[in-house]
Amino acid sequence: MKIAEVDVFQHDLPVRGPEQGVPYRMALQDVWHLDTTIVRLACDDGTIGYGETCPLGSTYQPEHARGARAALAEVAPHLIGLDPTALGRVNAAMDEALMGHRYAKAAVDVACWDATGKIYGVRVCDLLGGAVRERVPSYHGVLVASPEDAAADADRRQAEGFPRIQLKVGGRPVAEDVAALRAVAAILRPGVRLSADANKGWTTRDAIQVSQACRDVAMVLEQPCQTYEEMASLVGKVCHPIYLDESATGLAAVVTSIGQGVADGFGMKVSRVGGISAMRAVRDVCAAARRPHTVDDTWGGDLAAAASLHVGATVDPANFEGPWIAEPYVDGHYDDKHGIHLDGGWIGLPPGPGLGITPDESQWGDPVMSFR
Ligand code: 0XW
Ligand code: MG
Repeated sequence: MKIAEVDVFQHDLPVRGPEQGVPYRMALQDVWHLDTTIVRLACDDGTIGYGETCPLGSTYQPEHARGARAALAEVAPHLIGLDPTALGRVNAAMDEALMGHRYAKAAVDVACWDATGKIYGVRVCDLLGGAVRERVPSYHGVLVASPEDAAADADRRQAEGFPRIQLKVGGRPVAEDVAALRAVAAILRPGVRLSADANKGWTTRDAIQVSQACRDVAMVLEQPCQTYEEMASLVGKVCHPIYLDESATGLAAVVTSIGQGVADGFGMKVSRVGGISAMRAVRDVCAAARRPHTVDDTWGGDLAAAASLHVGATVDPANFEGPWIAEPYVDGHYDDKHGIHLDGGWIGLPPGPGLGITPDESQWGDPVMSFR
């Protein structure tokens, strides 16, 4: 089995906000339009594997859409002739061709997992040790908003069935964050968990002030500050567990933050750590250290969502904080029949082998790069 062709597609994902003319608002950025990259591996036996990477703009993390495609141009020629099921060798070949750029390499890694599942006739989750359940709980991100609007959105989403609420905070006076957190906490239903996600937007002063002001609110502080060092300095000064997200840049960062007693949990992105192969290792380290975590991605369509979902379905429910998917903000699906969609705050696994997604490639136009 060999990779015979690599095609790279570019696809625009205009953000379809909850209401017209409303961006995806976080502490440090308003997101109106995203640019995703899809990798298609064609094997010599006709098997096709797909992967996707969709940076959340150019300032959420040190990654951007055109950078992903530039990185793929570096590694793709070295994939031709490799066995897609030999994932260690594929990742080694990419690292030998290009240092770093995990977010780009992730699309190749995911495409290899997709192809491998199709070759063996099993789902990716089954290759990862098996799904512990066929439907997994997601979570809803309430965007930066007034206390009234935040509470109304959180209430509506809990009524839909979401078992976890992430409230976006930051980028404004901390008093407004405190008011919004208190408004959401006041309508939180029994058993529903709350994360205050500042997306790097708070200083250590802000994080300490908000945590102290909300000491009676059961929540976690997700990526409160910009740097790992800032968040490490919060230990012992805040009243809430600290979850790393943007700073959890790879397996080593996860291990270090656990070992140093900084991370109580994680918001994880499959592409940020390099794909499903790396996310599997993070899953297992978090299981051993009993650190709850999400399995998300920054954004993307059905392929990015499916990669998160397949890993998420294998996570012990006691350690799982959900796969967030961008579906509510994306027009349509790559696969109208088995596309990944939210159903009452939960997500069901698609039935097919590999990722279970059979995309309509015509949506993406012609490849922007092809390698044979
Ligand atoms: C909520 N997300 C998973 C979606 C956006 O990519 C941001 C991210 C987060 O938790 O920071
Ligand atoms: Mg986050």
